[in-house]
Amino acid sequence: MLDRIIMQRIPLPFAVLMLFACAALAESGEDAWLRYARLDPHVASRYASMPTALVTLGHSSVSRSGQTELLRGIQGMLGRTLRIDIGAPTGPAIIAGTVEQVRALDASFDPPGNLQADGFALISTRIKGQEALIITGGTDRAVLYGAFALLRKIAQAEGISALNEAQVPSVPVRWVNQWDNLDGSIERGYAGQSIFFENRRVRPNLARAAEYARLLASVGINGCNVNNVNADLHILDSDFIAQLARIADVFRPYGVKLGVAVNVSMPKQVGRLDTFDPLDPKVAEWWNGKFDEVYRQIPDFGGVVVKADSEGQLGPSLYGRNPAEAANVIARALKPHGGIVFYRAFVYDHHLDWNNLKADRARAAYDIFHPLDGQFDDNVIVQIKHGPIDFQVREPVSPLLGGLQKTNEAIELQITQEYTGQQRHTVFLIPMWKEVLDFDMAVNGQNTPVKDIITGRSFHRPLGGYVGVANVGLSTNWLANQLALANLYGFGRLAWNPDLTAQAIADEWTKLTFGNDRAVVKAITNIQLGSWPAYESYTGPLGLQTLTNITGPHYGPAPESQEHNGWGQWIRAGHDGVGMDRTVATGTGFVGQYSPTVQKIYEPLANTPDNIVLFFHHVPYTYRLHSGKTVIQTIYDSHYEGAEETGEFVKEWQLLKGRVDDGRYEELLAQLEYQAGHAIVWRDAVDDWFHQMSGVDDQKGRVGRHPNRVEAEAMELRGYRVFEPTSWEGASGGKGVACSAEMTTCSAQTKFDGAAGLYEVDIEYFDLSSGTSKFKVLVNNHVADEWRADMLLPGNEPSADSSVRHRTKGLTLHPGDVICIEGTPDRAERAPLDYIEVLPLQR
Ligand code: GCW
Repeated sequence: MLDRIIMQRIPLPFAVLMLFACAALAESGEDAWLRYARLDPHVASRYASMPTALVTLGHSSVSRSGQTELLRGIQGMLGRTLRIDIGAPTGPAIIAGTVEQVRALDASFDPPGNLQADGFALISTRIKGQEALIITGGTDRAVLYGAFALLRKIAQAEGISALNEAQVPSVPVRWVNQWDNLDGSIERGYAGQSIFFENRRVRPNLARAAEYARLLASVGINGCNVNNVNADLHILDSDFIAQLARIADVFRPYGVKLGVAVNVSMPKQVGRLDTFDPLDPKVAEWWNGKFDEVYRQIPDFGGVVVKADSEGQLGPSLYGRNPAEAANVIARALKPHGGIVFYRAFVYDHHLDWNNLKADRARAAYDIFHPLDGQFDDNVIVQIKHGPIDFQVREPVSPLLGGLQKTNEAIELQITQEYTGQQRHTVFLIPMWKEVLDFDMAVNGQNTPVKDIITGRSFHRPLGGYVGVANVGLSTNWLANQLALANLYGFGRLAWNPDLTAQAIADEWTKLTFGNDRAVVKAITNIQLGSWPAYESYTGPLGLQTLTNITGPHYGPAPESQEHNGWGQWIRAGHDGVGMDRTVATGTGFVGQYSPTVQKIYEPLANTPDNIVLFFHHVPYTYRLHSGKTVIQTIYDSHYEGAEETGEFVKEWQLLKGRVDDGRYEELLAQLEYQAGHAIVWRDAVDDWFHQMSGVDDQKGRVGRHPNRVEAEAMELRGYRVFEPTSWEGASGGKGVACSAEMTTCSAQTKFDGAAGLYEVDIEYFDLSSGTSKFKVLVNNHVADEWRADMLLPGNEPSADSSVRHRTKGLTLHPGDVICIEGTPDRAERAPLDYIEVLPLQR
């Protein structure tokens, strides 16, 4: 009723505007970069002469997807409904069909470029004398890719009146992996439960899976392994194959092939054989039978990924066999059906001896796989993580990428941000991947950048490509951070064309996701491009790797956890120096796995770039880098700079208020504010740890000294008790306070002794998963702010993982005012506090 009254009073044009405003409010990120938001009328008018009829020549489900997409996109962006025509056009038309199909209409049709496989072309021409906008390619899937490309142009307000372009993907294999478990959880997934599985079954409703396939196809991704590489033994049980077929059914209309992860021990563990020895004929027979069964139900099944002899997974080593033998037995069973095996090179011993200075996890992949070059069948692809360790914030390129010349290779990149802030931090990874892809391995003294090796161009390999570990989940916007979706988008775009720049990808994604407002595009691109350098600076600069809690959730800072264990992510920090000596001369010899040209960069300390130096060399803290600064001062400065830069992202984002829809604005503001606070946790934990380890003071006097900070343990406490976190650097000053078990409310207070003025007060507290505590800030007994500790963070104890900053802005304080933090615990979460920091209000 009320709505009606309001509507009646508002003149119609305004009412329409309000409807649009409401639509803008509703954006959740679910449509990702396929929003097809209505273009401004003056921009839309540029497309006035575009044909209004659509002729789709193909009849497959993929062709139908292309047609639906064009209708939907044009309707959304231009408000026009295309007319569907059949057969030869009788007037201007958009014609979508393979080259062969278009030629059947007009034999003289001659598209540009060499349109093999997934390559497509967009051409403005005439067919049978009629004006035509042709979307064509070698296959129906290529035509679908062309449709998406055309829509992408319109969304970015690009001209389409005189098109004559062809695009061919750089590689045939452009896959994603999901690490989904059958119970619905996702290993290293940070965006909710699986879109494929729940309760050990394929979900009855696969609508999200179908939407995912659409997103993937829109950037040219053509395959998806749906389950965790730590593979469930039952993924290919007969009754499960029928369920997997339902996923294949929703992938098929988008040209996305289904794949699964298998465990090499299946023939024995679920197949009831007495062995899984890959050279035993019974085992070969078992795999043959299994894939016959799979292809009967899923005729276009793509293939499998294998993780073996790694992190507790069984493997061929049990029988003295090697990865090539394990891969080939499966590959031969797939071969008659056209399937492929991705065999992961992520094989290493996680019980290395820390005391052995020659032990080196980085060596493992090359040591194991290089001797097998030439022994893998043609439908095997060795899937190689981009660095020799494990998706760290910076690693050198894996030497194995240059170490196989007679083997198909795929590079594995991680879209899910396991070691890069788990999507609670914004980290745009494209610039990092670009550095890897452009790195020249100089194999045989030739120019052999990684991107050319994986295309197969360098060594004339028939297969090869990209695998991105995506781990999207049921979270409305797929990755739980609106900006993180740029990594999935960029992965697909780079796999298609690795020569695209990071800037171009960021611009393009932003326009599609947030619209063409220049200020918005500039600010978001700026944040994205600055985010990886900032993250590297406040986590692990100089090639130290991420310095995160590697025996725990891989999230917050915990430099100590790198050392003294078998995982081999060592930084070998002592009192005199830091870094791992991987040289041939005095170290582990890892450098020797590169070509002579690359060895010349990393073997001599003097040649090694600063940003990776500690990955290769152990040096004194006082060693002067190329920059002229000492190692230790660089560590200190870099952490301060990274944290500060992250604070700038918040300010930059705030300038967009009113320019992006309120829903996404507020969501991202909260994310960036959290990140800026957590960057300070990182800064302090790592700098304090190195300060203690090195005994060298910060020349700028910041480390260990925080003049505006009052530690909770130094406040006047009621009911709160002091505790020490498991890792001392996990709390400022090595201590925090937690409300005693018998108390229902606790407080910590301090007297303000600064000058009268306007301030902001940062309250650093710990948010555990075991409860939802409440906090209040009181000034002279008046409540100034209150909030709930309801974030979902890893870990269940107060630590750098769970440390969160709450900022209370605009407090007027006078000398002598009493600032009190009141904590109301909830169950096991005892409203833990770390410190408060009182800062002059930043305007
Ligand atoms: O990065 C590590 C992860 C594991 C993962 C493994 C892998 C699927 O911590 O969770 O297991 O890599 O890539 O196999």
